[in-house]
Amino acid sequence: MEQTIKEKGLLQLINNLPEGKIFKSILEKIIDDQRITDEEGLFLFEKASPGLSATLANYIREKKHGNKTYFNRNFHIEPTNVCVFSCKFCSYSRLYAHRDEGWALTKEQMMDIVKSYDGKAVTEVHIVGGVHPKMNLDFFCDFISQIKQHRPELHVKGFTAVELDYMFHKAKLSVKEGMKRLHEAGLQSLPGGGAEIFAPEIRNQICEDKVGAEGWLKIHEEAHALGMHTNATMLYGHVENYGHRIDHMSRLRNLQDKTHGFNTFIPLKFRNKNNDMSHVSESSIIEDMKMYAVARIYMDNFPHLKAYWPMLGRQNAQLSLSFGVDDMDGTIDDSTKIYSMAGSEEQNPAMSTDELVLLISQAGREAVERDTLYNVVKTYANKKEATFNVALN
Ligand code: V47
Ligand code: SF4
Repeated sequence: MEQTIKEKGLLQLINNLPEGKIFKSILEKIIDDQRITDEEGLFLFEKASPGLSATLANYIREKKHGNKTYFNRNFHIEPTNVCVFSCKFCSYSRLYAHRDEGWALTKEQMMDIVKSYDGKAVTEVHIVGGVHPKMNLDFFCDFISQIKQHRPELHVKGFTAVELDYMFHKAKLSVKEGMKRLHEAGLQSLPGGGAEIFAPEIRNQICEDKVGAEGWLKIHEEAHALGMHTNATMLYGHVENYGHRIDHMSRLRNLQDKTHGFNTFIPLKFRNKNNDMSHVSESSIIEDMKMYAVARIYMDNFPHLKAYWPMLGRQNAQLSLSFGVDDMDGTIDDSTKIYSMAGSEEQNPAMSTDELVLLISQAGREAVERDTLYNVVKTYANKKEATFNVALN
């Protein structure tokens, strides 16, 4: 394929680097839309400078999406923070034995939250919480049906594979049967949570008692078979190494080759407040940006890469738009507690559409409001007032 001036410039730049040969072969693959290998992914984690990783990731991001940066209008419902599991990194859950310290909402209380958005232009409700032994498949099927009866056009995205695995086991149903019931009740997409790190040697250290890699992947595969779209996350920056990250992304990339059902990959930065892993330091901002860049380069078959701003902080999320990220998640409306309890600087996460558009415009990108499936709801002209000295709080 004929190379553009930009591509020739990049190759020239790379030729002058020590170890330029490997970088050159990676770049040639990127230009030819070929996939990089696990070894090359590892090499990027270990050797690429932040500047070079940004340049390569950006090239791919702009080839896929130009300047577009997506966000949506959404709110979360967290049905409970009572949980039968005991993930060491979790700052949010309360064991069932200590359930008086937690919350568990009734269907009526959750419907009141849904109704509080009547007349507001939200397109998605995101439902994720702990794993409460008394909230079963029937409970959630009924709740989802009520949402769809009340507001049919609201997209229901809900439940991590961990919550689903527990629900299906309790109901004595196969993954296929359980997923079909939820889908028929109105569940349309799955969020990407519960994936953490797939490699058993790390999973056994940080979340040994919940569903493993095979179970997580099977649940997403069955959802894809029903025509549902799902996301995938990776909890990084704790006790894993780069090899574990590549292994995790490789398993996701392989499933995506088979099903094409994933929309978005979401690296989640480990936050260390108020949990059993508080002695583990948090990753640096440079490490966070490299994580996004390598993910964008390695996950060639994932359409989107998301920076979840309530966890990363809005300023860092803005920076990530130069490291391969094309999606910012949503307005959130202060409806999630998972990250504030784990020490995120976003203690009451909520951004208006104007704030999100400003944040995206300041990064030199074009803000696009999307629905859950990335259909365009509205595009925004680059904000003229988006000068670099407008504070983002
Ligand atoms: O699986 C829990 C993570 C996830 C901590 O699909 C932590 O659009 C960092 O699934 N530090 C649940 N992370 C959240 C989730 C999600 C969030 C946003 C968007 C989407 C989506 C999905 O939260 C868990 C776990 O990996 N988590 N504790 C912590 N201390
Ligand atoms: Fe429970 Fe999820 Fe927290 Fe693990 S991360 S303890 S499954 S709420």
